[in-house]
Amino acid sequence: MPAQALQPLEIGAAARTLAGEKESGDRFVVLPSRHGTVVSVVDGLGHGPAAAFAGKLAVHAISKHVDDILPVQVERCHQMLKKSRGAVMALAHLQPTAGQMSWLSIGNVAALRLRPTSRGQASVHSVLPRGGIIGHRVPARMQTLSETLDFQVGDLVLFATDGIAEVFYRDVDCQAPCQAIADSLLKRHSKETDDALVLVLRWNENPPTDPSASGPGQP
Ligand SMILES: [Mn+2]
Repeated sequence: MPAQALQPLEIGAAARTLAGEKESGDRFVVLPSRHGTVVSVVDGLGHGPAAAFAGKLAVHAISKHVDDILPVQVERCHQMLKKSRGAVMALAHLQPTAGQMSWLSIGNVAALRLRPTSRGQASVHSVLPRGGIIGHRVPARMQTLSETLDFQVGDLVLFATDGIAEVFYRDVDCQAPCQAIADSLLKRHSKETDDALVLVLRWNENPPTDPSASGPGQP
C-alpha cells in the first residue's frame, strides 16, 4: 500500500490479507473534512469476501458522511452495515490547527496517541474501547462515548486491527517515517490467523515554504 504525503499530516499504512483469501476485511480511510481530517480503520467481521464487503460498506458510509459529527458517522455506518455481517471500527477526527483530536473505538480496533518524550520512551494514550458491532449492536448514548484529547506537533496516532498483536506499540521509533513504522509493525507483530492492518499518522511541522518564492534577494 503506497504511503501518502498529506503534509503536514504524514501517513503510513501497511496491510496483509489472510493467506488463501483474495480480499481483506480490514480497511482504512483518511479524508479531509470540515473537522480537519477524518480517519477510520475498519475490520469487517471474520475474513474473506463477506468481511471485505462489510469493510467496504463502512468506508463508503464514512466517505459519504465525512462532514458529520463523530457519533452521527457511527450511526450512518451502523445503518448501512445492517445488510452485512458487521464490522468493528475506530474513528478519529484530527484537528491539528485546534491542537486537539476526538476519537472512539467500537469493538476491537486499537487506537493510540504516542507522544515522544525527552527520555526516549513515548508516552502512550490509548482509546477506551467500547463494546459492540457496527451493523448489529452499537452502544447507547453514542454522543458521550467519544473522547477529546490534545494533539501536538510530533504526536503519532496509531491504529491497528486485531490481526496485529496487542503489544505492538511498545517499541515504536517515533522519529522514523510513518511508512517505515507501519511496515515494521506489520512485519513484526501481525498474526497468521487473520487479516492485518496498521495505520500510522504524525502531525509534522509545517513544511518549509517554497524556496523559489522566498529565497534571498526576493522582495
Ligand atoms: Mn480481525
